Amino acid sequence: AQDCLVQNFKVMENFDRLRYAGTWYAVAKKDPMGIFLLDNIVAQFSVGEDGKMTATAKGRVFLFNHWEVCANMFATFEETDNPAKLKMKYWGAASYLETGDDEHWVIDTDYDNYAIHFACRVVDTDGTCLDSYSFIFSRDPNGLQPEHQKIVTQRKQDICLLGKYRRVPHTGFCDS
Ligand code: DAO
Repeated sequence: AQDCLVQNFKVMENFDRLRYAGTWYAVAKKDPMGIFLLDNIVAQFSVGEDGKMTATAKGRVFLFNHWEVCANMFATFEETDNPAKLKMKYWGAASYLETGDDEHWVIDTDYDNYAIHFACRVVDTDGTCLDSYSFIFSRDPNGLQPEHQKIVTQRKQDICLLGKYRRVPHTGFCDS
């Protein structure tokens, strides 16, 4: 049986930042409370000469509930004792965009096709997650192959978020 305790969630073993680097298209997302990134979400991860991972990300957002813009975001990552559990600081290219401090857990990835990201913002008193978000990333903006989708569905279940995702369209809104 599943306890849904965040501390028991399995993450990617021997996570390799270098192989994770490059472009990932969010093809599905489980939103946190106070959703920020809506769609056209593309993240680009890099590893510096110092070995530290950084990222830039783009996505369509609504500002003040009606002003639709493409957000350019930046993130830096700090390691923890588990290589797949990173701490992420993020901010926007423009001052009116969101800033924050989140977890960045890589639940599973084959590096070449799919990745399952997870961040719990608030752990409930019983150890389950009260406010989380999660990206399903694909190397291909058109989505995942059925054999990878199968693995992703299993992982969504493993982190107790099956059925909580929405599809993330890529319409070219943030291209150019
Ligand atoms: O979209 O509702 C939300 C929460 C996401 C906030 C983080 C966005 C900026 C950093 C993206 C880096 C790659 C995951």
